[in-house]
Amino acid sequence: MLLHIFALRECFDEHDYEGTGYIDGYELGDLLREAGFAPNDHFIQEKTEQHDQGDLKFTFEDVLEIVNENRSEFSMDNQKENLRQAFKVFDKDGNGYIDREEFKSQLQNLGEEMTEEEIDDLIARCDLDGDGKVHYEEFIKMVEDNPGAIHMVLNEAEPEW
Ligand SMILES: [Ca+2]
Ligand SMILES: [Ca+2]
Repeated sequence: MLLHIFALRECFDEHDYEGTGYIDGYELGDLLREAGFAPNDHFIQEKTEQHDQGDLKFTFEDVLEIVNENRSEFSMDNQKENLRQAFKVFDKDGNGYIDREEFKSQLQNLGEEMTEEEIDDLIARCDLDGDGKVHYEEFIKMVEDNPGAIHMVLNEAEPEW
């Protein structure tokens, strides 16, 4: 958790490059994701609305408070569980790995328009042992290395959070 706070501070300062002491509401989601958290759009919208006092500015303390209040959701265990759910969504036939067809159809479900080459490329990047399939560990690794991917797969797997 402490490491996350450091990451959060760093990302906050990057967003607040002018040193004003606050970020704009629309930056909250990106900030949390860059700091290694995995909130979905619904969560961000809720927090933004709760926080809205007209100006929609978040100080670092505001962001920290949101993180602290949602410790359980932000914990790695919970994130792992969410990722496990997401993996299940991709692994449609439940045989423990994602093959090319499953990858392709799920990306289409998520509204990701990708060419055949892009899909091949994505699989190649995930497929660390080169057997042409994406196993759970490979999936986790891919998602952890790509904050944007966490966001994408978790939004689908955990619509209510
Ligand atoms: Ca499968
Ligand atoms: Ca593999």
